[in-house]
Amino acid sequence: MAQAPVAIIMGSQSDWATMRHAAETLDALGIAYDARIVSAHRTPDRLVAFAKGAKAEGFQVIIAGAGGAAHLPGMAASMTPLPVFGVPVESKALSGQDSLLSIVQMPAGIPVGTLAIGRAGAVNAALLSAAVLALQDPALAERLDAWRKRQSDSVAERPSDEG
Ligand code: RP5
Repeated sequence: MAQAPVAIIMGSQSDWATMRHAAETLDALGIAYDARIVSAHRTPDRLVAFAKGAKAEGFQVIIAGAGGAAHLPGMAASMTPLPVFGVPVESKALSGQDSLLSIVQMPAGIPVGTLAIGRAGAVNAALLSAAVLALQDPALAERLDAWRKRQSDSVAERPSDEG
């Protein structure tokens, strides 16, 4: 089986409710992925092994979701040359603002492309990953164009009382 180009990692099983939206978007675009639980706090050795080996494993992009003190995307980015897109998971205590600031405020030198809190961020992380991969994959570029056209076509001209 061909190596999946996208790794979706998340800090906890509880993040899957958010991160599955990235997975579903990749499914819709025909992009293979491998989803794994990798916690910066609870499984630091797993994080090091994953991040240091991700490029050699054949991944091209990493989507990393975490909540609260969300070190996962930044720590992963520090150990891989691959692009890392961070998804702040909505936390109970601070509605994901803690997650957002933990992920977005990287000091200069190690970038994490940070998306919106929650589902929107997960979907957009998948779409950004698709855009990166499409640079080298014309068939995927066509699927991405078609996905965006379907989205445009689905927007009604006028609001409806039904919707
Ligand atoms: C973070 O802590 C995870 O990314 C998750 O968003 C948050 C809460 O984890 P659980 O206590 O639900 O496992 O590490």
